[in-house]
Amino acid sequence: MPTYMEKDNLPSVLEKVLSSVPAQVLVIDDNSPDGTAQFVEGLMKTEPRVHLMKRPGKMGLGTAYIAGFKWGLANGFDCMVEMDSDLSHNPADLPRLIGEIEAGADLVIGSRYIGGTISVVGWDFKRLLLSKFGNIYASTLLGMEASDITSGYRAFSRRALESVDLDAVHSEGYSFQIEIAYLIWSSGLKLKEVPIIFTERASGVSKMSKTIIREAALLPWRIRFTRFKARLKGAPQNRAFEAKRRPE
Ligand SMILES: Nc1nc2c(ncn2[C@@H]2O[C@H](COP(=O)(O)OP(=O)(O)O)[C@@H](O)[C@H]2O)c(=O)[nH]1
Ligand SMILES: [Mg+2]
Repeated sequence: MPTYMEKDNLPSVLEKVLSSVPAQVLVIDDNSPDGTAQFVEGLMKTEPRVHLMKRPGKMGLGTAYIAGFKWGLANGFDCMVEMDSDLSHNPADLPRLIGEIEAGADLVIGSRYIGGTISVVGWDFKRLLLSKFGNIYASTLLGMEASDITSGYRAFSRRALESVDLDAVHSEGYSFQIEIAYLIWSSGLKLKEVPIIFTERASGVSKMSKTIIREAALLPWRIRFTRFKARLKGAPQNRAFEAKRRPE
């Protein structure tokens, strides 16, 4: 669970997560000036299922997740979940996401847009349009037929994270969600989408910025360019891309 300035949300989200599933939680905090890490350190005195990774400064969501996944792999976890710490992702959905991993999926995406619906509470039209357009834009350019490849509520199998070269993931910000989904999907692993309802945060502020949007807008083109170069060199074609696989 990545955090930047989430002191007001973290007590509630941690309590709900810990009571929803028999899981351990790693909080990755980027030296939030509001004392988010200090709250976690206090909780850790009585709650052995909570762990903290402190980084020296705000380094982006993508790099926080990479650090978290490496920690999870090194500590022997079979399933890892990423979720926002601002209560936009409902901890009550955790058993469904994890259940799909137990049933054999490698990446389970909590989707806001399954079957043409929009399950988002509290966004204005501009933010909704950005998210919907971003999804259509990225999935069309990459040939993926997933409904929500920018969603940040997901479960991964150990196999999925082992199959990806985590050191080669470029994205610092939210484009990480697109990049890692593409890498897992294109290596032929099993993708599954489950419906979720996303509720905009009640406390604190979003860290979405123009730089983050720009990075995400360029990512599909960077992937296409890398793929094109590989094709010129005669590398075997990406079988998932060729087959236009859909998530179930
Ligand atoms: N560690 C870390 N967490 C971040 C960073 N940027 C965002 N987050 C966390 O990532 C989650 C999603 O961010 P948020 O700003 O709510 O994005 P939004 O929901 O798309 O508006 C929240 O839990 C944030 O605290 C960052 O640079 N570092
Ligand atoms: Mg948020």
